[in-house]
Amino acid sequence: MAVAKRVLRCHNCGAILQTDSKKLPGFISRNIVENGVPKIPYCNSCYEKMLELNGSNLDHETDKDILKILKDAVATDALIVWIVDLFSFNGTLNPDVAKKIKKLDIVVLGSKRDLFPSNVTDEMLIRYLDERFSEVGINPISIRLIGNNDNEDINSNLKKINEERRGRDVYLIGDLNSGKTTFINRLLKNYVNKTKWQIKTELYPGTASNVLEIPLSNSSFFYELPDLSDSTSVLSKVEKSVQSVITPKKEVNMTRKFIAGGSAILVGNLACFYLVKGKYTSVRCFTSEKAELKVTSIEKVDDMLESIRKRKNLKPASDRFVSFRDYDMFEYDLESDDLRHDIAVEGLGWFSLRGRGQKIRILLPKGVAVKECLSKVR
Ligand SMILES: Nc1nc2c(ncn2[C@@H]2O[C@H](COP(=O)(O)OP(=O)(O)O)[C@@H](O)[C@H]2O)c(=O)[nH]1
Ligand SMILES: [Mg+2]
Repeated sequence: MAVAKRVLRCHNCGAILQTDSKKLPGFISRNIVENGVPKIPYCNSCYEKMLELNGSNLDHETDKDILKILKDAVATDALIVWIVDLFSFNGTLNPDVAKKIKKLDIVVLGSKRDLFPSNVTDEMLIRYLDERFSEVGINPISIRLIGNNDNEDINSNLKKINEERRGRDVYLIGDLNSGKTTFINRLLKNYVNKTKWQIKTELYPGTASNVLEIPLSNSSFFYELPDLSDSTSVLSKVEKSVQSVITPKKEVNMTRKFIAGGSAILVGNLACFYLVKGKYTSVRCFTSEKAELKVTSIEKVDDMLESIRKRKNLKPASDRFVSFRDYDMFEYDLESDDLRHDIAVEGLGWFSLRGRGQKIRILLPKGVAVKECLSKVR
């Protein structure tokens, strides 16, 4: 009697996978097949198309008005306060803005400090911010952390900014939801206007953007600029209901998963961390408290993504990602340095693991920024 053998098909085109002829449909290189099972469930031709589709550059939209306003900041040698949401920030900074202002004095404020557990020290977070800013050529004159719950903070921050500005104007910049309005509202609680000017929101000359103007003296002002675009954040790609699932309201959640090569960790249908190659690895996943994670084998990922979209059986589940064309995939070969690395997805969270030469892939909504660097929490 003949022995039955399972026939495998390409998960994209459906062709029967075969290793014999490059000319025939479904060809897959022999080195991708291990014990009769392909490590990638696509034929070479589909896989190459996917790589091509996913090779497009990130679209960092920069509001022209913001660059125009910052031109004045440069001309007047103003102080820049750049506020960064410590959770959503994945280490990528808007390159146009960074280029424009890098010669100015820049104060970095890391907001939402209260979302991190107390065993995460200020030093860790400050070092992380410092490293990311220096990558785009910015050497901040100071980096401070702010959170929701300490009133002390704001007064000392105000005092410091007042010293740092040395009589100059101050321009506050940051992404949507980074905490600009919250910061200003707290600042205004202790504000006394001793100048001849009023606080006002006005169209900035030569632009179509409103700028909040708070007089600091008769000849200097604090300007709040419009939100920097968040077009590279997961938040900009998903429905409102999904945004509320991925935005932490409480302490950032750390889930530890111990996985072998060939396994993958899904965060709803918004991200998937594939351990393509490598020994058993402990992966720390940092997400909002409402996000749910699931470990599966790499071959099952596509089916799971579809099932999560249809059945909403793992949160966050978005209706917007229907096929692999709606996702990007990136690959990293980690060093064997035994140091802790993060692979961070803007707006969603990050995966943290020790570098032991693993091959990692990460799947995420198309156009979302991802970055690998030494860990935020070391
Ligand atoms: N936990 C926490 N939430 C904050 C903090 N600062 C702002 N938020 C929240 O983050 C969201 C966006 O803040 P907002 O000030 O409107 O950001 P903006 O878009 O930069 O003006 C709001 O829901 C705020 O309540 C903070 O320090 N800690
Ligand atoms: Mg605001």
